[in-house]
Amino acid sequence: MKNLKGKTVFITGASSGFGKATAYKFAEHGCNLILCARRFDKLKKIEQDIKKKFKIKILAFELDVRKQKDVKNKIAKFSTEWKKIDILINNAGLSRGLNKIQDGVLLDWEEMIDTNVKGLLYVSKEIIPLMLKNNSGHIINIGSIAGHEVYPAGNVYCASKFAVDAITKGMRMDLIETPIRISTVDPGLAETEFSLVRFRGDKKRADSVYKDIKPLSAEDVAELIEFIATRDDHIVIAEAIIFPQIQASAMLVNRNKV
Ligand code: NDP
Ligand code: 8X3
Repeated sequence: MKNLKGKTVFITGASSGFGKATAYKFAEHGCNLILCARRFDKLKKIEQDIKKKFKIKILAFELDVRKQKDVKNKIAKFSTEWKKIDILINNAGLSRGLNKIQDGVLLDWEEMIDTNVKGLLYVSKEIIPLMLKNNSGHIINIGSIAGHEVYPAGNVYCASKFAVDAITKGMRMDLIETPIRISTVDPGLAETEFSLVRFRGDKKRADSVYKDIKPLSAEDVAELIEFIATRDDHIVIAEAIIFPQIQASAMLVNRNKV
């Protein structure tokens, strides 16, 4: 098992959900953290709380991964110390709406593609050269079961996660001659702010997604990310699908059992 103490982990979308839980998980290992998201107030609170609990360094900054120039400029300004990134968790992502394709909202499509696909690429484009320079690194992309199976009205969100799956596989092929490892974690139903964001703050609708079932928690997913990151250097967990027990596929969820 790999000892992660003193390693630097860059997590996108760390203000909530999987990103936040993963930040705490790596802090337990004594990793130093680079955390970004758009809601800097939330990020700042997380930074302060983690610093109270663990003796690690944190670089937290506001970033919208859709803004390519900001991604490039902000990462370019990292000090030499912070440019030695051992693990990148490409987690920032969202879903907007659950509409049939004929009722699709153009801005929702663009937001999902810009965040889940282009944002992931923009960040990776800046970090991969740093990892190549260091001759080491591990990129863990957060995909989804939606990147393996399309479901009704999932259309563009699913397409964005199929793209993450393709990019992950492409990264692994293109970097095969380097020591950089590429993994993807692909969760099913997990209770985070995901549905609240998908349904634009409609809490009743968001809560109904998890009603009468025991979904995954953000911590469950963070534990899987931790497992993948702590494998020895010669091991790559290439892809890991994680479901709650009541789920068998994107569409098959047993809602009769709590
Ligand atoms: P949350 O909504 O709880 O967290 C999403 C995180 O992404 C937030 O920190 C948010 O921060 C950040 N984010 C969104 N857009 C941007 C942006 N443009 N720039 C920077 N950060 C951004 O949801 P989850 O934790 O569930 O989602 C994390 C990832 O997991 C996503 O990629 C999602 O698609 C995926 N996923 C989720 C599943 C689920 O059921 N929950 C299942 C499978 C995959 P902020 O708003 O502050 O910018
Ligand atoms: C999130 C899981 O099934 O809502 O990626 O698309 S799902």
